[in-house]
Amino acid sequence: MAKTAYVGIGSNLGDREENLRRAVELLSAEEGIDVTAVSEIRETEPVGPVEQGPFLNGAVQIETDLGPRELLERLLAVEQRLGRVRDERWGPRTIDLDLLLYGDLYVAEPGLTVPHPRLHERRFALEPLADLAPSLEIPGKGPISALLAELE
Ligand code: GSY
Repeated sequence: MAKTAYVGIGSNLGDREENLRRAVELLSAEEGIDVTAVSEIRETEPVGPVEQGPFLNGAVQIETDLGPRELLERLLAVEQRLGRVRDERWGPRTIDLDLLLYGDLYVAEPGLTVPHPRLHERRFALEPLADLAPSLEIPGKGPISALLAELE
């Protein structure tokens, strides 16, 4: 049975808007992935240890027949097609696709942690998710509205 999953999208290099638009287009074109909603896109200040330009961030709701590992691999392939180079861990990027949630599943495997381990503390990920599903519960962390309120 298809699962509902959420993917965080971000860009702070090149034509950021176009990068996000292309990412959604490429995700929609993937077999086994049905894009069902796209959040508002917000400009956000960079979070993390590296000084860099502002991001555009959003989130995408999908229905998918793929398992979480296969889905992650598709996300990485879309990043590569859009010219993502993984050189600096927290550095600037043309495109970033983060698997935020996969149904109510927990996964903790090398290279794959779901829910995303920093989702609950990142306003740039929670706000777009709340656009798509305001009454969502983040497994193990609680209602998205409470998590956002704690970040105020
Ligand atoms: O994993 C997300 C990449 N990233 C971001 C981001 O997408 N948005 C903002 N505002 N800061 C970030 N820092 C990192 S790393």
